[in-house]
Amino acid sequence: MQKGYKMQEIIKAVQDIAIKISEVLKYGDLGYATSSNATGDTQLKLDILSDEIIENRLKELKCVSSIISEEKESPLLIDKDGEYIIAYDPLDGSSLVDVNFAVGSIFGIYKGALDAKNLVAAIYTVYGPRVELVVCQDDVRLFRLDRAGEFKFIKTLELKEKGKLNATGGTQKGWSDSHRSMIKSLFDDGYRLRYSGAMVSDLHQVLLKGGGLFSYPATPDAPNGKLRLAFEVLPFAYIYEKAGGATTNGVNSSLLDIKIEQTHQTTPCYFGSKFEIDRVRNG
Ligand code: P6P
Repeated sequence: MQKGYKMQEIIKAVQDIAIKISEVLKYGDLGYATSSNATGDTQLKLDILSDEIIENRLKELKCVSSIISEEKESPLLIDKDGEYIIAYDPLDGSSLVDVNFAVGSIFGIYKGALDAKNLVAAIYTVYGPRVELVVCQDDVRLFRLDRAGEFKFIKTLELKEKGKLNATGGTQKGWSDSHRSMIKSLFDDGYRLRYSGAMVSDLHQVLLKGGGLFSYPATPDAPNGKLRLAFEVLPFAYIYEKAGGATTNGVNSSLLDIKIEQTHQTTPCYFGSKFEIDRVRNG
């Protein structure tokens, strides 16, 4: 009972965060800050403001031991008696805010040490024409913000055995021959290209449309991939596998097998329906 109550506190905090960030996106300053984050991305003022909104709200939770953010160099201690580490990307896809594309926030909730086997929930928000929230503990639930400022449950999300969408990340001239031919084989089978450059929105689309493949491989300009393990890749791997899909880094049978060695570690990543992940693994 206590555990459920604490998770409900975290979910409520993310709901409050989503409402606040969706507001600053509408009317905030789109300019760049003078700083960059731990992975060298130039920070938008909105990246920093979103991170502050999240930090301030999570600081209110006694159940959180520490927070890890894409926008913070190192973990921030919240409460030494807390049980949960929350690792998050405060504003994923923020480089698309200036063109008014959908962006979002991604949260991995770890009980105990920062390790995929300790993931007990994953949550993400999407700031688009509507504000949406996906909460995954055992199943994957979609919620939508209504006129009254409440998140209403819409439906449970599941991936089909095989989909139709192909979200192809990474600099194409840097793709390996095997990756290029795997991607081409899906297009030759009639898959549709769906890629915006915001991971959270692209993975939301594949999930809501029932399936397909999202890939961000290793390339010469990103030899360990670009997407961050602790607060982007593992939360979505947890969600996709709970939704009946599969994931891999091209070698492991699941992204959830990867050990977190550093806070801002990246990995090549593939998320999708089982048929497409089988295609990645077996060509
Ligand atoms: P590229 C956004 O900056 C991000 O971290 C992810 O949201 C997105 O999937 C990826 O980078 C896009 O990278 O190299 O395709 O522009």
